[in-house]
Amino acid sequence: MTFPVPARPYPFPFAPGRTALVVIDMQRDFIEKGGFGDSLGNDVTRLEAIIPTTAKLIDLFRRKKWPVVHTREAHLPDLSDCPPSKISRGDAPLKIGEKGAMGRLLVRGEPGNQIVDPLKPIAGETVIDKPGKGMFWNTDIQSILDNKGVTHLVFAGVTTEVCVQTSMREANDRGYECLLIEDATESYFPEFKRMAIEMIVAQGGIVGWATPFAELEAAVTQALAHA
Ligand code: C5J
Repeated sequence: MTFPVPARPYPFPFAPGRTALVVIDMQRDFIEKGGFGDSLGNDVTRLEAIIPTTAKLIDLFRRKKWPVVHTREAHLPDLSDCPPSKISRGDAPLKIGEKGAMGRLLVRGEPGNQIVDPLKPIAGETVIDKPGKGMFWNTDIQSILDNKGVTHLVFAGVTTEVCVQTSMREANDRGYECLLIEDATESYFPEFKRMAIEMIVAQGGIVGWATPFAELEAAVTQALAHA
């Protein structure tokens, strides 16, 4: 059974029980001062604005007992899963693995690598440490989703045009139906967010669908009022 969620480019067929929420990289390293995003010279305050909407989205999935997956961009402490090209890229004062204000940048277990407090995973939710921008490369996510019978994915998180879009493209290529929640994703560059969403929904939804959280919430409420 599916029900329609108003979305671009046309209503998204939401499949209750077969849909997981994927919250990409809402970690301190990207959202707070002193982390990786800040070290690259970005205005990180833009990203914290989506925390309240993302929290409501997570709450909706928790109330319905639908699966929630959190990802973190995270490397092993010895950086053996981080290509040298990724470490050396750019002219930032601090590189991946070096010590910043919240510990070593983008390294598993460091304070900066943790998901921000208001969106902390709870027991039973999946947390994936991914060494790449996409969530499938070098992770167990495919088998985890297969075991849960997931065929549809709702996406949130940061940044829209980097890890969110890469993960959504990877998922789309693997046959998942993908919906991006527009006001639960953000970029350091507003025009990149806008264009990433346009790229996703163009050509009849070549990568997937996009809609604001209120549309999803209203459609769920209407379709499953008594569930
Ligand atoms: C970036 C991400 N922007 N989570 N990572 O490097 O989008």
